Amino acid sequence: MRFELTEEQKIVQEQARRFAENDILPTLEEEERDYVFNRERLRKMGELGFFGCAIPEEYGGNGMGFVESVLMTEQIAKVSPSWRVPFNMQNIGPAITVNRFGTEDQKRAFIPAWVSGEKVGFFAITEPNAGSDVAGMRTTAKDMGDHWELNGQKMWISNAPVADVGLVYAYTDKEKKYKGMTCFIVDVANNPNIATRAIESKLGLHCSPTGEILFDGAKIPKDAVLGQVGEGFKICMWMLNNTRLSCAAGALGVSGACVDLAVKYANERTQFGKPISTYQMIQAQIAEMAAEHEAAKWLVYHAAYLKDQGKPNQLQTSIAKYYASEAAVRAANEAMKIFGSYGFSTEYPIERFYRDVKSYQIVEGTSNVQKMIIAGITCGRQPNR
Ligand code: GRA
Repeated sequence: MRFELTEEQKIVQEQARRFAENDILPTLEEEERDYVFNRERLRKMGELGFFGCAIPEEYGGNGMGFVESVLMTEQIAKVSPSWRVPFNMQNIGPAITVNRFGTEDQKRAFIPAWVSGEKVGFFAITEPNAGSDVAGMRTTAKDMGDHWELNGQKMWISNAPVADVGLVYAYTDKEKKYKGMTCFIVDVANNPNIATRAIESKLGLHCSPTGEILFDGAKIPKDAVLGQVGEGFKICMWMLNNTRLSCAAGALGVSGACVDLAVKYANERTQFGKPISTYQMIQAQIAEMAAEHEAAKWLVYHAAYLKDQGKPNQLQTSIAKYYASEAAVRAANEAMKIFGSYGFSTEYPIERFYRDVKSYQIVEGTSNVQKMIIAGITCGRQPNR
């Protein structure tokens, strides 16, 4: 058993930390205020190799692994939870899924452009009436002989308003229930029958664009199918098991940020003649935040380690996602209390973390969905995959 990062992993972690502090933080507040998605920054992150951790070199990645990916994700989210999302969309989501299920032609055509940040990726599962219940989706893809025709509406899709190409899940045979779902690689930027609409009224994550995608008889080439027809649900579950880990790493970054900010403030802020960190009630808050952050850290790193070892990690991923998200929400809540009125002020980053952190209890499967998966595997009803 080893609980230490390698020298290379420490370098990668430090590189991500420096990038977040020097390249994202200085303009973050304005970008958050104005819902700005900085595409140049996305390209720069691609050039620096940030999106290639889980991708082999032949497709533009660096093949380092999931541990490196979560280390970088954590450091980015520690500064900006909004900028955690591109890690999921460029590196983990569509790219590794095409790498796992795609043909050689599909891998060459799509993966390098996602990893370099040239094409903005996305994956579209959720619909207005199908969030937790993936199999309840209504979007359909009809076989028209020489092409597929997509009809339906996707909702709450990360990157939708700025998307180029990504994965769309749709029913090719509704009768077969989840066995009739198929995954397609779809170029949404160049299709006259695909429209996107931005959602710019969100509690947080303002620099991470979210929106709807509408398919109105959109023609999709025959070779856009990823994997086999009818394999979509399985591909989707496989993909989510990986993207959830990215989300868990983001939550870990936020709880770390809240611990650091609260400790610094509690040591500096004086009340009744002493720093507030000398009072036991503040100490109890900080102790709980620090303990939960530490526990979340090892859950996230361990789930990533198992993935790199090629071992089943669905149970460990869902536990990490559930625990890290809930711990991060509690950390932001406690940090806000420690900061008092200054926490309530938009001049300090606490209120931004407090807003952004709520997303972790929702995206990539709600905390309740994670509990369903954890209980399903723990009670022996599902294998750990
Ligand atoms: O036993 P069987 O032959 O009937 O097969 C079942 C099961 O064994 C069947 O599918 C099989 N299966 C799998 N097969 C391969 C289940 N999991 C896997 C797997 N991993 N690999 C049906 O399974 P089921 O459990 O009966 O399905 P269900 O009850 O319909 O749904 C399960 C579940 C609730 C877990 C699923 O629907 C789910 O994961 N829901 C949550 C959806 C979610 O996470 N959405 C996230 C949206 S994307 C997003 O948030 C992007 C945010 C971007 C960002 O910020 O990162």
